[in-house]
Amino acid sequence: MAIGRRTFIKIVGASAGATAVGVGLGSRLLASNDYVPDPGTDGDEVIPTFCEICFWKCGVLAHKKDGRITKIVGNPAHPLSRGRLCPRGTGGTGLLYDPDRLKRPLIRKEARGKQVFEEVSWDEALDHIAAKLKEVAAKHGPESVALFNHGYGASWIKALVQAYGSDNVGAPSYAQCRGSREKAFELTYGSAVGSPEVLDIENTRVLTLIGSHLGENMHNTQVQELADAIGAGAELVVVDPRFSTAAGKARYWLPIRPGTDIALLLAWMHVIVKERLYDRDYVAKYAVGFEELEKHVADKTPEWASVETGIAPELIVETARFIAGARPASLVHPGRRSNWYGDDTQRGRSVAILNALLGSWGRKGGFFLPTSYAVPKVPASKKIEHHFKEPPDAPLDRPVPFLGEALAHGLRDASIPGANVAYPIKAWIVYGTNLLQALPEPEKTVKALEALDFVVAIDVLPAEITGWADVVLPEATYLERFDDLHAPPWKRGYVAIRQPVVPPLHDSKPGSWIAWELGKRLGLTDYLQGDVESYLDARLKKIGSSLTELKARGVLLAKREPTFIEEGLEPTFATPSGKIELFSKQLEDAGLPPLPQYTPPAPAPAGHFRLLVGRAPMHTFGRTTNNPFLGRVMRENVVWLNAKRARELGFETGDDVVVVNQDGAKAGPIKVRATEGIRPDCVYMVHGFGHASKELHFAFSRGADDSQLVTRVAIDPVMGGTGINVNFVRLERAAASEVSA
Ligand SMILES: Nc1nc2c(c(=O)[nH]1)N[C@H]1C(S)=C(S)[C@@H](COP(=O)(O)OP(=O)(O)OC[C@H]3O[C@@H](n4cnc5c(=O)[nH]c(N)nc54)[C@H](O)[C@@H]3O)O[C@H]1N2
Ligand SMILES: Nc1nc2c(c(=O)[nH]1)N[C@H]1C(S)=C(S)[C@@H](COP(=O)(O)OP(=O)(O)OC[C@H]3O[C@@H](n4cnc5c(=O)[nH]c(N)nc54)[C@H](O)[C@@H]3O)O[C@H]1N2
Ligand code: SF4
Ligand SMILES: [Mo]
Repeated sequence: MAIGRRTFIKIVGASAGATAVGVGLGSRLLASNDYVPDPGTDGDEVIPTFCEICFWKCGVLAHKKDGRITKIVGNPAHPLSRGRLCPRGTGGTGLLYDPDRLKRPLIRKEARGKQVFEEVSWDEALDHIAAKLKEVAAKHGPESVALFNHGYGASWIKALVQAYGSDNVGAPSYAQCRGSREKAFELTYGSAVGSPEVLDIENTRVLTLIGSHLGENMHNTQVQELADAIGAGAELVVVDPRFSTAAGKARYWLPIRPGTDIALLLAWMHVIVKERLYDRDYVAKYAVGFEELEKHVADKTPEWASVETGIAPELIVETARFIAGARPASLVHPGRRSNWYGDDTQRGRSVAILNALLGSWGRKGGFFLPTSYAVPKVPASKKIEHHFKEPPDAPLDRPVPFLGEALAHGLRDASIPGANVAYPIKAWIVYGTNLLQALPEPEKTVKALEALDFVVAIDVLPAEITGWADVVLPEATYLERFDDLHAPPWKRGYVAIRQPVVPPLHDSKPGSWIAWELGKRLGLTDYLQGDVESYLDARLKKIGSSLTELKARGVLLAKREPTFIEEGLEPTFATPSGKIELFSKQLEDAGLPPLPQYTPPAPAPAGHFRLLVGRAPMHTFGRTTNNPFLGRVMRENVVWLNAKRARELGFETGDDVVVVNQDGAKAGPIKVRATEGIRPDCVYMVHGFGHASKELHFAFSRGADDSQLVTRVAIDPVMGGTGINVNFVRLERAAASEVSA
C-alpha cells in the first residue's frame, strides 16, 4: 500500500518520551577539537564519559552535585551522540541507583537455578573462582572454559580468558544478532558493515528499511541522521509485516508476508536490471558476476514475487523505480538483527547486491568508507602465545563453512553432556549477557547449566543468569569505572573515554580490577594490563595526549579524511577477486548457492501465528526493564494482533492472554493490542520482558518473555546463526489466577 507523505516532526515511538533529548547543540560543534565541556551552571561538576545502556557508546556529559549524579545528557562534541542521548541513555542513572543492583560477591548455597546465595568477601569469591578454574583446566584443559559476553567492559575479562588458554569466546550479539549480515557483506564487499554501522543516512535521498525498525530500534546516531535526512526531503520505503514507527513516516509501506524478503529483493533487482536503472559505470568498474546475476534474476518477475510476498506487482515495479531513481544516494539499510529465518546470509547478500546495483557502497548517502583515530595499543609485558584449540561450537556432523566469531549457542550446545563435538565445554564465565533470555532454545541452556562443572556470572543486576551461577560478581556500572578507549571506524576518526563519574557504589568493582585480581590468582598478570589509569595514559601519550586531557574533554577528533568516492577515495575490496562479488565463487566452492536463492517459508500450523519480535525505544532488551525511570515509561510489553483476527477470536485490546507455541511452551500473561497495523498471519512483541528473576523487583513477571517461545531455530547454513522467526503461536485467554499472580 502506498501511503501519503506525512509531516515529519521527529521519530517518536508508540509511547510518550521517545524523542531524543539533550542539550540540542547538534552537530555544529563537531567540526573541531575546540569544545571542552563547560562547568555546570548551578555548581554541579560535568564529567564526560560514554554510555553503556546499549552498546552504541554515545558520548555523555554527566552532571554531579553533592556526590550524586543529577542528570546525564549528550556530549555535543561526540560524533555518535551529537549532543543528544536516546531516552534510554538519559535514564542511565536509573541503573546506577537501582536498589536491586548486585551489591556484594555471592557464592551459591543450593542447587543451580535456585537463587540461594551467601554474601562473601571479594577475596573469598576470587580465591574460589581461581581454584575452580584450575580444577577444570587440570581435568579438561583450559579450552574447556568458555566466556560468554556482551558490552564494552568485556575486554578485560576476555584478555584474561585468552591468557588462560581459551579462545572460546562467544556472544549472542553475533550468531543471534548481526552475524549473517556481517558474513553477507564480507562475502560481497570484503568487509562487514560493522558497529556503529557505516551508513551515511544523513545524506541519503531514499532510505529503504527492509525489516529494520529504526525509530523503535533506537540507535541514536541513525535516528538523528534519519530525522535530518527527512527534514532535507529524503523519503522512506518501509518493508515490514507491521506498521512500524518508521512506516508511519514512509512514502511506501509494503506489509510483506514474513520470510519472503529475498523474493522481493530479487524482483526489485529484476526490474532495475531489466530497465537498465542500475549504475552501469559503477558495476563495470567495481563488480564481478553481473552477467550471472542478470541471468539469475531474469525470471524473478514482480508477478512471481507478488505471489510469495503478497505485494502487488505494480507496487514492486513502482518502488524499484523509486529506489533506483535516487541512486547513488539510495540506501537499502542492511539491518542489524538479521538472524531470522535460516536463509539470512542469503537475504543479507540480496541487500548487499542491490546496494551494489545502486552504486551506494562508498558513495554519499550510501555506505561511507570509514577512518579511525589510530591509537596504538600498549601491549602487556608478555604476549599470549597459546595455540588455541578450534572452538567446538559446530557439531562434528554439521560443519559451518563461513564461521565468523564463535557461535554462542554452539558453545552452549558443546556444554550439554553427550554433544557430538570435538571436545566439551565444562565451565562458563558469563559477562554482561543474560543467556536465559538471549539464547534461543532456553531448555538447552538450562540443560547445559545443570551439567557444567562451574559457572561464574559478572553482572550489575540479579538477571536470570546470575541465579544459575556458582559465583556472582557485582560489577561497577559504566558510570563508576574506566574501560578501554573507544576509537571505532567512523565518518571521522575519534577517541573517547569512559571514566568513573562517581566511585563504585556498594561493594561493586570494575571489570578491569576483577580481571587483574583473578589474573594474580591464576599467575597470568604478565599477560594483562595492571593499573587501568596508567595503561590509558600510556595509550594516550602515544597520540600526544594524556589521560588528564581526555578526562576533561571526553573525546578527541582525528583530522577529517575523505570517506567517499566523490571525495576522490578509491574503494578497495578484500574479496578474492578484489571486486564486489555479485556472484560469489566462495559460496559456490563451499557447495552453497552463489547467488541468493529464495526458499518459501513453511506455512503456519492451523490456528497459529508466526511470532515476530523487536525493540521499544525506551528499553534495551531485558536490561532496562527494571530501571525505575524507563520501566515507568513502558512497564510491560503487549502482543500485537491483527484487529480483524482479534474480532474473530473474540479478543480486544487490553485482554490478558498467554502465548503458547507449537511445542506447548508458554509465555505471559501479556495484554493484547488489537491493531490494523499488523498482518493477519503474525503477532509481534517487544523482546526483554517477562523476567523470571524475583530479585528484579520492578520487572519481575511484567509482560511476556518471547525467548521462552523460541523452542525452534533455523540454522543458517553459511555462518551457523540461529533464525528465530520460525516459531508459531496461538493466544489463550489467561486465567484470572495467572493475571493476578
Ligand atoms: N528471543 C530473543 N532473543 C534474542 C533477541 C530477541 O530479540 N529475541 N535479540 C538478540 C540480540 S539482537 C542480541 S544483541 C542479544 C543481546 O542479549 P545479551 O547478550 O543478553 O545482552 P544485553 O541484554 O545487552 O545484556 C544483558 C546483561 O548485561 C547486564 N549488564 C548491563 N550492564 C552491565 C555492565 O556494565 N557490566 C556487566 N558485567 N553486566 C552488565 C545486564 O544486567 C544483563 O543481565 O540477544 C539476542 N537474543
Ligand atoms: N531501543 C532499542 N534499540 C535497539 C535495541 C534495543 O534493545 N532497544 N537493540 C539493538 C540491537 S542489539 C539490535 S540487533 C537492533 C535490532 O533491530 P533491527 O535491526 O531493526 O532488527 P529486528 O529487531 O530484527 O527487526 C524487527 C523488525 O523486523 C520486522 N520483521 C519481522 N519479520 C520480517 C520479515 O520477514 N520481513 C521484513 N521485511 N520485516 C520483518 C518486525 O516487524 C520488526 O519491525 O536494535 C538495536 N537497537
Ligand atoms: S543509543 Fe541510547 S542507550 Fe545506546 S549508547 Fe546511545 S544514548 Fe546510550
Ligand atoms: Mo543485537
